[in-house]
Amino acid sequence: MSRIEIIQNRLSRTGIDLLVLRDQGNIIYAVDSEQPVSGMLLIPKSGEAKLLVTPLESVNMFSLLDEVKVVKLDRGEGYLQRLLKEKPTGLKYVEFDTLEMHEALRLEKELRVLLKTGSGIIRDMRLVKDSREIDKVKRASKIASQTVSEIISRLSEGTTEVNVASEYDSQIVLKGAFKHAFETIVAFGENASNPHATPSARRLKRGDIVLIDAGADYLNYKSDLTRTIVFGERLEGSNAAQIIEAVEESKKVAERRAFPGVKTCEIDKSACEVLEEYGLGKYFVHGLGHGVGIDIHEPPSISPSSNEELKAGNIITIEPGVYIPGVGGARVEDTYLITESGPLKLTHNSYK
Ligand SMILES: [Mn+2]
Repeated sequence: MSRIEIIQNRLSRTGIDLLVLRDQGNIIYAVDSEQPVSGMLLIPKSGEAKLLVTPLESVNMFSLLDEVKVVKLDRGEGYLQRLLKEKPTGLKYVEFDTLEMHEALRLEKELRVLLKTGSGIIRDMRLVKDSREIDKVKRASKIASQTVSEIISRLSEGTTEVNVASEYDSQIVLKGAFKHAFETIVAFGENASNPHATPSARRLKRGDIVLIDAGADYLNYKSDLTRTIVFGERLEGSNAAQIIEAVEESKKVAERRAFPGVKTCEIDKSACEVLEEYGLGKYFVHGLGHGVGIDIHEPPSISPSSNEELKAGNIITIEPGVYIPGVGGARVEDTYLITESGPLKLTHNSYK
């Protein structure tokens, strides 16, 4: 059964006459595409699904999709305008994945239907990955981790953050990725204290912390990993060595808890407790992890406020970090498939 057919079965069961997708990740998932696809996808509970695309995008898409009718907008025509023409008849209840309030108010009047936005149907399906999706994340993970390992082994004194980041970005494309999964982060020394550092012209010195947070996009599926090392010798007992050790230990403890049925907030808490024992709890300023798939950040969230339970088939990151303003920071991150027998690390590292 195709994805569209699976979705249509769900629509029939839940009494939804039409599902409208605007989020690019949801569209890619529904049409099961290995190419980038965007536009507005109309999935009726039965009959033909239609992808509305702008004239600009249509060139690439006609050939890609067998199961979906591609409808080209007229120049200057809006998606919602065209939706009114292309909708099936007899609609009573329509769900959107995302819709602006002002659009919702207007559409409800024009369509004379009951309308809901924030539909969770596709979100729920995307939470549990099938074997083809897992294979793509594995490949994206392999490309990213191999490249990061190679780059770390070739680091040389005097190189810049921006040099290292651009080397990573070009290497992954040569290994078969479309591109990076997000802006590659390379931070040396004190710059590692910014969790979202942008690569700069800062030069590498001996004894610097080197933090690399990088991912790859392979056929629309992403990977995410972070490595923190000390360039040159890692002095036992130095500040940098201590915070890296604390972060690595908190990650290990969290990994041991990452089983199906465990609440994700509990996993976050287990990592926090380790950092607190080291007196570093106050420097852990973000959630422990996130789902990865078509989007680099997708459900489930692994954070103190998350009430979700892990399920077999989830793909998540575990990424504790410590950021000491003006001094430095450390984050260690891997991407995992959650299986019945626990987490399977997809981003292997072949170095220490
Ligand atoms: Mn991440």
